[in-house]
Order: sequence, then structure tokens, then C-alpha cells
Amino acid sequence: MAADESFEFNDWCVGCGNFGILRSLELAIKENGMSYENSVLVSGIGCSGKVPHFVSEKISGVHTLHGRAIAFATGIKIANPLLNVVIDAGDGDTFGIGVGHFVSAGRRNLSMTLIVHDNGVYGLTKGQASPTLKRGEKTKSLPKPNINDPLNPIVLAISSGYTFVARAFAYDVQTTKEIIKKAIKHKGTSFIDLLQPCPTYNDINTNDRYKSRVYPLEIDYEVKDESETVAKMTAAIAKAYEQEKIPIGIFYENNLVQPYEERIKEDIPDYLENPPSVQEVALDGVAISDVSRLLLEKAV
Ligand SMILES: Cc1ncc(C[n+]2csc(CCOP(=O)(O)OP(=O)(O)O)c2C)c(N)n1
Ligand code: SF4
Ligand SMILES: [Mg+2]
Repeated sequence: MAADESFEFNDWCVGCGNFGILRSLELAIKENGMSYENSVLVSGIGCSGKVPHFVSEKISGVHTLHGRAIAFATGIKIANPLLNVVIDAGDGDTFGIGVGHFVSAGRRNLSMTLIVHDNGVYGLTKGQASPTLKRGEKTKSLPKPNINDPLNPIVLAISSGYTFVARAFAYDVQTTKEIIKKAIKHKGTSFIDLLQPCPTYNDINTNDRYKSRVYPLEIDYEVKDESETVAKMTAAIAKAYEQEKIPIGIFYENNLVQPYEERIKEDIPDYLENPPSVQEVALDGVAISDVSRLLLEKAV
């Protein structure tokens, strides 16, 4: 969206948890001082993918492809490492078609934030089971109970290398806002598993069910010395597997892992001052872009 466009008519269903996520994000954008000039929202495909259209704060946004939001965001952040990059993606988008990108992003640790709208279903396409729906659960539009085991987003994020891993609940706007603000300020890739009721297709994980089960997570989550890493990961993973009650908060944070942009800077010392986004790409019709330097240095 351009800076002078007003936000579009919102067509999410009444009672959708996406409203709570959108509100939390809008507040975080405002309180973090994010603007059209210094920030961009990147979304995938699905009900969740409409966030850049519906957000009321003036901020740049791009609605991309199913399962490819992380890939687009990675390109944007590498081209302009000074931007705040926030990704909004569905659970189907991130852990189904896009799961390879999810794992690869953890290994890089580029400074950007991934918010996953975790509703247990493919909402936009009428409620098929997403990779976070539990085995044996039969939501409204499934003909039979789900026969796949779910993946645990927190566990997958920690084992993939994410350096800020949290869970939030869509209707707890204050807590969610605070978690989003911290995630955006984090140096490295931050991930929030955002529990989102979908009243239209998920009649199991309802707002009431979540409200009776969520509680604030109190855990010493930050790795302050490398020797603590495995113990902190293990404690976070144990909490992530709790079933009856659902802890909400930050599970794991590690600021000792070098962010990807600093890894690039080791090879290209002026990368942050002279990133590809500020370079002339052509002179008199001849390409003069220096992107090739970045690609050659970082080819893997
Ligand atoms: C390559 C591709 N495959 C399939 C689709 C169809 N499609 C659109 S949205 C969607 C599922 C979205 O589910 P999720 O990511 O969980 O988002 P939600 O709607 O629940 O927010 C699918 C499969 C598509 N747009 N592109
Ligand atoms: S289908 Fe579900 S996720 Fe999509 S807008 Fe409706 S309630 Fe929200
Ligand atoms: Mg979904």
C-alpha cells in the first residue's frame, strides 16, 4: 500500500482472532515509532495475508505468495537492512507449503519478525486441517478426524535456530502488543506463534476454550552465556509441550548469535551504509548494480 492510501474494507468474519492480532500490531507499530519510511509488512496468502491491506497505521506492505512470505521478506531485508521487516503469515502458509523457508530462516538469523496466525485450519480455503491441528480432532468442515500428528511451532522454531521465540493469544491484546514490540526490536529472527480463534471453521479452539487455559509463562528465557544454551532450549521445549494449560509469553531468547546482516558485513564492511537498495542500478542503460558482489560473497 502507498502512504497516502486509506486502509481497505475489512471482510474478516465476526469474532475472528485476526482482529486482536491486527489491533496488537497497530499498537506495536505506533509505540515502536514505525513508519512508512522505515518499516514494511510482508504477508503470505490466506485470511491472515490481508493484514497489510487492513492495517490502519501508515506503513508499507506487500501481499505476496502462498508459503513465500519469508522468502520475500528475506530479499527485502537483505536489500535494505535498515528496514523493520514484519511478516504476517498463516499456519498453513508457514508450516505447510512454506515450512522449508521457515527452517532456513532460523539458520540465517536475519533481523526480522515472523508472526504466525495459528488457527489450526486453512481459513481462506474453507477450513482444511493445517499442520498445527491435533491428531483425532475433527473441526467443522473436516469429513473425518485429522489423522496427522501436529507440529509444535515453538519446538520447531527453537530447533531451527530462531533467537526469539514466543507464544501469544490473539484476544489478549496488551500482552500480544508487548511481545510484538520486543520481537521487532530483537536483533536476529524473532518468531511469535499467535493463537488465533477461527470461529467459522475451528469449533474446537474457540475463544472461550483458550481463555480458560492460557496463563502467563514465567521462565528465565534469555541465554546470557553460551554454556546455558542447551539448558534454556530444553526448558523452553518442555514448556512448549504442555497440553492442558497453555503458557503465553517469551519461551526463548538468545542475543549471542550473530545476526545475518552482521555476517554479511564481515565480508562487505560498508554493507550497512551502502546496501543494494541505495545503489544505482544502471547508468545510460548499462547495469552497474553491485548486487553481484553480495551474491558472490554469500553464495552457498
Ligand atoms: C501455491 C498455492 N497453493 C494453494 C493456494 C490456495 N490457498 C489459498 S489460502 C490457502 C490456505 C491458507 O491457510 P493459512 O495459511 O493457514 O491461512 P489462514 O487463511 O488460515 O489465515 C491456500 C491453500 C494458493 N493460493 N497458492
Ligand atoms: S475464516 Fe476463520 S480465519 Fe478466516 S476470517 Fe473467518 S474466522 Fe477469521
Ligand atoms: Mg490458518
